[in-house]
Amino acid sequence: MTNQDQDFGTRAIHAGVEPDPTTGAIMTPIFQTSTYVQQSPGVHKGFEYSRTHNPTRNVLQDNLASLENGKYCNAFSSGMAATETVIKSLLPGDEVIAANDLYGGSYRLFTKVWANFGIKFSFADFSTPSNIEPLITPKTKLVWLETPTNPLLGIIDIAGIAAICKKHGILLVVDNTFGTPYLQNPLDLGADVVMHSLTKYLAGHSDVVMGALITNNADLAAKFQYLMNSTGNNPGPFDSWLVLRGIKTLHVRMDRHCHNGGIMANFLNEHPLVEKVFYPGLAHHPNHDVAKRQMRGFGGMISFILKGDDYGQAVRVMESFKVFSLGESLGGVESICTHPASMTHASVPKEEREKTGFRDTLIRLSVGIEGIDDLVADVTQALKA
Ligand code: P1T
Repeated sequence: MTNQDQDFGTRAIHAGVEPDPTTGAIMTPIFQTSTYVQQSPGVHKGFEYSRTHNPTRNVLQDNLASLENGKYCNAFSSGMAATETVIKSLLPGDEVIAANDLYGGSYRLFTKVWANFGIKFSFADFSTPSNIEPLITPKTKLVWLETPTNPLLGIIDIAGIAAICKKHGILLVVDNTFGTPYLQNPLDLGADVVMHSLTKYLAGHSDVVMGALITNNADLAAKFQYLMNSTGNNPGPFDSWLVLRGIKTLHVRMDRHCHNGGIMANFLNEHPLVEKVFYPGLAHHPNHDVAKRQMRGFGGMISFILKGDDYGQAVRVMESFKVFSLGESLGGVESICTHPASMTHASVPKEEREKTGFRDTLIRLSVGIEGIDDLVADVTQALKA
């Protein structure tokens, strides 16, 4: 069932999902199988081998396509596997323009892995769409961005970038991990492909690593499926099932993430020890108007810098949290505090990080769905430290 007229919450729970025809089980079974019995060579029920297709994964893919208003979805073993599949569809000599504020693992994959295979990457500040134009050459095949960005919570005008890409015949890929399909739909704004780290808000419970690509372009979807089947970066059935289960509460969780995120951002913004808060919902955010236009809420990710910019002090604050856990990742029901410079973005050289205003003292919060008073009290006591 994928009725696009239905409410997001209805699709989150039902799109692609049917009761199991053999038993009536309401929950999609975990088809934990590597292969499928054939009646005669080539005569089968549509499944041959689980690297190629798996029924549990298929249901998840149909569900995700519906949530992103796309026709096709391919799921992968991680967000990075999804990302590298897009890059693998290019050829040596092709050029990619990427936003200069993005997940450190994406930067590493581009500059340290795929650059060795003759694909050229250049980076720009995408906060003003026209900034990408000087970098476009006849070899530019792809533009890559995420919005909100990781870790500076920058907002990029997807429709503005898409218009430039269309004019030059360049594909636009948007990593919608921080945004989620509940808060924004990049395909509706002109993007050709949406990428997700399903590990984060979509799975939502910090218990699985997975990724996905969603598109309306049949040729691209076929290419992604071909590359996945050829190179084997597919997800397992149990992981697919975990994400499918997580998505059933995405809309409810995101409402609470947005609510808690907004209160926390305002609290930090008024705190005497805090120098700067990065959150798209704050009126002083440089692209607050773009965020209001292209998003349905501002999410639960916040970064901030303390007054005095003292590294030791920032470390003491991060060590002092009691409800927030210190570590990598985001988007789970539990609150997490991350030190991007030493964790998620350690592979981005310090000089590159600092060009975007990303300092070693930056603290990133993934505000979970616990009681907001307890979260504010936790930040209050940690800042006192
Ligand atoms: O971890 P994986 O599922 O492979 O997804 C990679 C990825 C891609 N895009 C964005 C915007 C991401 O934030 C990530 C992973 N990020 C973290 C682990 C983190 O803590 O920022």
